[in-house]
Amino acid sequence: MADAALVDWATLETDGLAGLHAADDEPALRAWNTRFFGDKGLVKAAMGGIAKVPKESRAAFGQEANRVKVALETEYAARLDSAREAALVAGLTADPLDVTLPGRPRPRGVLHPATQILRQIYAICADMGFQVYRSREVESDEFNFELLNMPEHHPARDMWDTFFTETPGQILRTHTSPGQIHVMREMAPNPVRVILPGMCYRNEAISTRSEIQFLQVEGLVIGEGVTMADLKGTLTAFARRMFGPDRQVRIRSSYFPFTEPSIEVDIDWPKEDPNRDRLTKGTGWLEILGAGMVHPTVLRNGGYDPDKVTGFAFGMGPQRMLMLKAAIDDIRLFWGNDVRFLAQF
Ligand code: FA5
Repeated sequence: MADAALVDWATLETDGLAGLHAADDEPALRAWNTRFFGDKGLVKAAMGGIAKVPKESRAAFGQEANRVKVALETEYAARLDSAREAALVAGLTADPLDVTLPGRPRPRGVLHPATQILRQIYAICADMGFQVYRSREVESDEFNFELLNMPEHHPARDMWDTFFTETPGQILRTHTSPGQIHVMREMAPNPVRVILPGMCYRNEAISTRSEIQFLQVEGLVIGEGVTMADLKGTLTAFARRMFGPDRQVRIRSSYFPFTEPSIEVDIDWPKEDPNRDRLTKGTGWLEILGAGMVHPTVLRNGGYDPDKVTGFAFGMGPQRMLMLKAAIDDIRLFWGNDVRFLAQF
């Protein structure tokens, strides 16, 4: 095929097909394609021969040219497909993969039980018109104690065994109550209805009911004419939604320096649970929160006039609540990171 213009189409076709059948992998086929269909390829050169064809034969020349081009292109595409498939099969044979084996199931993750109970609390509180407010975990002594009516050396500070930081006056908050002051100072003199969730830290003995790091959700409501009856109503409605109508709620009088009067709320532990005595110290009740009417001094520290507004506050333990709901007998399971425990929720 020195002079392609002189080659007739039938010879080009025979040569082309022979070349295609000799090429047995993709690179060889691509090289063939360049040789026949490239810019300087044989097909193009053969088409150039049309100038030398007598006018009356040109239509027949064109038809023959098209037939051969289509035949070669079709065969090229088919050979390319089978070369690719052969390469794939060769690869799989070299590195066998049993596609009939069942796949390995990927376990589906779940939200941590602490996150789940927090979300339930948010949902119930949102229905009652509370907004969620975030507050810091490293607090000043001033916010954690002083502004909550516990000046230095106040004996009530002993209720919260404190972790100190290396910076004087900076501590890990022992409860979410300092958030009350942050909210008040931001909101005064407007009414408030918020919850403040977050982690708290206490340097105390770890037991089945107490951790050194645990969650609390603080609640704070301030406005004109807010009363103890509103507090009791709110907490009872909350407990009914959280634990169901069959659980009993017990309200006891208590003491916190930042509320007056102060109460604590207990829920009865299911009678059929054999761990009941151990977990409730024989009482049958588990404390889930502390609460009360915001002390006038605290209202004043927050920027409110206690002669004009009143308020109530509560601080609850979400983990203790989930312990009750799901009969979990050891609070240490929460941060123990045992997937067998976590996956049950
Ligand atoms: C307080 O911390 C008060 N700040 C609560 C409060 C807020 C009272 C607003 C009045 C007004 P107490 O120490 O009782 O109170 O803790 C409140 C709740 O947090 C407890 O009922 C309990 O559910 C949970 N809690 C307390 N300590 C731990 C702990 N070590 N581990 C797990 N949960 C705890």
